[in-house]
Amino acid sequence: MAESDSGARKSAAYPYSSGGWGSLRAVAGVLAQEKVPLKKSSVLLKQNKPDGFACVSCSWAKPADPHVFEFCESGAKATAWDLTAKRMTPQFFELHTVTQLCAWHDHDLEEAGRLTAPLRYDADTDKYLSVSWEEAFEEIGRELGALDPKRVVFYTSGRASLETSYMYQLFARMYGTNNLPDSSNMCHESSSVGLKEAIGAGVGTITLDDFEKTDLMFFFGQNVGTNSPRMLHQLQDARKRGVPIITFNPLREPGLLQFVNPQSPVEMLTPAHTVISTQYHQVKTGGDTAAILGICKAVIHADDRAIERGESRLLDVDFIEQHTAGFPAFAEYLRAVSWDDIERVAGLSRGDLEAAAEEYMRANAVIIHYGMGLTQHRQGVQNVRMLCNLLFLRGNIGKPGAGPSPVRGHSNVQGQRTVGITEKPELAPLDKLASQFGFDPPRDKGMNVVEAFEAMIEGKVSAVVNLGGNLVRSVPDRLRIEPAWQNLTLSVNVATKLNRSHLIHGKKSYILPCLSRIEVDTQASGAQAVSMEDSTGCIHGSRGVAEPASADARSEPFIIAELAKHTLGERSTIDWDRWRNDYAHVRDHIAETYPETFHDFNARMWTPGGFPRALPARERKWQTKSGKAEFCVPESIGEDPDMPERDPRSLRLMTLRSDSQFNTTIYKLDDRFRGISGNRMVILISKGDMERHGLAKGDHITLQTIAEDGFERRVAGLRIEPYDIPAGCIAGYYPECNPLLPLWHYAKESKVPGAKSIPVHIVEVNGTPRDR
Ligand SMILES: Nc1nc2c(c(=O)[nH]1)N[C@H]1C(S)=C(S)[C@@H](COP(=O)(O)OP(=O)(O)OC[C@H]3O[C@@H](n4cnc5c(=O)[nH]c(N)nc54)[C@H](O)[C@@H]3O)O[C@H]1N2
Ligand SMILES: Nc1nc2c(c(=O)[nH]1)N[C@H]1C(S)=C(S)[C@@H](COP(=O)(O)OP(=O)(O)OC[C@H]3O[C@@H](n4cnc5c(=O)[nH]c(N)nc54)[C@H](O)[C@@H]3O)O[C@H]1N2
Ligand SMILES: [Mo]
Repeated sequence: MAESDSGARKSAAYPYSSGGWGSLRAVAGVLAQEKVPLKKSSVLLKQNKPDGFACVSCSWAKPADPHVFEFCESGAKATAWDLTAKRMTPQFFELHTVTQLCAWHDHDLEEAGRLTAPLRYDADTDKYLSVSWEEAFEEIGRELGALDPKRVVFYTSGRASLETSYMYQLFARMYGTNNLPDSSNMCHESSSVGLKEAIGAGVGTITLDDFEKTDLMFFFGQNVGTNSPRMLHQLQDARKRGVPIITFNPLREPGLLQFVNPQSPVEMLTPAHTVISTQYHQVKTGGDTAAILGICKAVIHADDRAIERGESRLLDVDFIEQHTAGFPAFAEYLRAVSWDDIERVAGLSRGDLEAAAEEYMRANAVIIHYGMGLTQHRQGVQNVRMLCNLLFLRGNIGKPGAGPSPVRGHSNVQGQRTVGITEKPELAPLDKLASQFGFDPPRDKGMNVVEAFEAMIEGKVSAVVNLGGNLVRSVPDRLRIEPAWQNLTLSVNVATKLNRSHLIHGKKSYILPCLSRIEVDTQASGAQAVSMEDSTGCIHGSRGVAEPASADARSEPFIIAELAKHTLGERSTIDWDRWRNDYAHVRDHIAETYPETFHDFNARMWTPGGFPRALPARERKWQTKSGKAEFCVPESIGEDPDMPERDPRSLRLMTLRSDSQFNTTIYKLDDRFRGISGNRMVILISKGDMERHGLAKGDHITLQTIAEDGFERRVAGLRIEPYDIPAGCIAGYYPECNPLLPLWHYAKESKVPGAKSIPVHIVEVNGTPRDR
């Protein structure tokens, strides 16, 4: 399993490495596809620069001294997608009924261009027709005013700025609800819950500096080349220092194997590339708890031996004594758990896990990066707790070069929580908001994404306000939730582009076109800037540079201020106009609510590299129940309770992203890294499983979810692609496979849907039913 350990090595050019010419070609392709004029493509030079805009793609950190091209293939595509010369004007909507548009492919809906003017659904003609902003705000305000706030849901996709998000949560709470679900409910909520329990803060503790001080990095279930490619810069620098990287991932992901840096002329001109992963362990899907326990068991075993022999200890005994709770029980568990069980569930040998443990014990400072491969499981929270256990054994937190690194998705998803987007009242500073703004915030728990859709199916939700997002595509059980969504009294969509959730609309429905943050945002007081928090907890300013897509689009803060004004009227003490005219006032209020992190916000927002949020765990201060970092004894070794392990026909489906998509936004039907083109309806499966199931490359299958709740969940027309993936595990694309994911198949503590572990059967091959 181990790769060559040398930092850079020469070999035949590998067609699917991350970065390199392939990626430049891919960027040029998207710029051309979107007809982005050359002048506009120079906008890319301002991407992730201290005086420019924060990329609208992923949330990876923005360095203080950026590269000339501080963007990646994904970010450039996301930028081109927003800068597109194509427009969806009211005239377009006059020509097409909603029923007609429903027949369009999701890709084509967004590809048709930017929304230019506010629209209201007209039932008589079945069309979205132009409406004035004033009329739209008045009508929505009146509609919301007539509804029970507890039946209204305010969703946020993770892109909106800190300013917008702070205004949005205040609006919802003044209106009377904590129903503030966000994209993190389907994403890193397992981290928010698990890290909070373990270290007293629901976020990672590392910053970019730590990359320079680390001795070893792990990657669990995160696909850096596709989903956070700018991070490859730091990884490559670390590899050049000889820092090993150990990856746990069921798929052999080309983007985790090797990297070609488009900014290094030498690497671009010669077929040299850097090996990313020095050990690559193809853990079985859902086998991470077992794998991590195996590493921990090997460490404890080595430490027990060191005690016997009077050698120096392998555990950080001082850290464990001073800073942690629960170690004895965890150590007992490790001594008792059997290697057979670990090997069976992880799908890895004892030798593999001991090899990882050896490397771990040699390193003084270790970072663990992880992503959806860990969080989107029934055991997602437990997986995160196990990572913390592993770090605690050798004091790998709160010291340079060490700590947990949940690699976040959307560009401001972490920041939104920091400024109050949460359905959990205990996570929002409600007393502070009450005194600051003179109102009585609701104290009851609101609904997260899964709960909102459970309630919607039961007819208990009347309206949804969507600040971005495409929920009918991104949530589980699409076929069950679409009819419920259509029964809504009202759906309001603040969006840049048309998507399926606007077409499967409520009885009354509005589309409110907003500026992208790449664009210049001018308000009464002049040009505005906004801010975000990146994955490493650093907060940055962002200023748009491109010309707005339409003179009739409005900024998100503007739209939220107007919605709040028209809905709340006299009930609100906030001077929304003042906030809308100058976002610096919003920042002053954020600073007042959260002084530890945001003091002098307006002055500090342009700090190169961002300013760090307040984070006690970085200083080894633990805001947990016990006041210590908490070890956790696992409830089980990690089996998915919904997975019929002993049924030889069952397969475990993970749903993934390609480099040509951003979540539900599909740029192209290709997956350059995995070597798939022109089709996303594919299933990656091992050759052994193909044989076992009598399948050939190119066969088309129908998958059905294994569940006994009376619903038949099927997806047909999936093409078989042989791939290097463990037996019993298969992979398909998100969102195409979402009809297979049951709404109740989620991590119990965080309610993150188990999108990486859906139990399925093959029920048809090339149109012929299979016996089951
Ligand atoms: N280009 C691009 N960039 C994006 C996005 C995008 O759609 N496109 N989306 C953004 C968002 S919102 C997010 S949350 C992030 C997501 O970024 P990631 O966290 O990387 O998420 P995924 O692409 O879903 O895939 C996760 C990886 O986990 C592996 N995996 C699956 N199951 C398991 C398992 O049981 N164990 C282990 N160890 N690994 C497993 C898969 O093989 C895959 O490599 O990316 C963000 N960046
Ligand atoms: N099966 C499966 N399901 C999953 C996942 C998975 O891995 N597998 N991943 C989950 C994850 S990690 C996430 S984060 C969710 C994402 O779920 P969502 O938040 O619902 O989806 P997105 O695709 O990010 O939202 C895209 C839409 O946002 C709008 N938009 C884009 N930019 C802007 C902007 O600047 N402002 C506004 N107001 N709107 C904008 C556009 O109209 C676009 O169509 O999906 C989840 N669902
Ligand atoms: Mo995400």
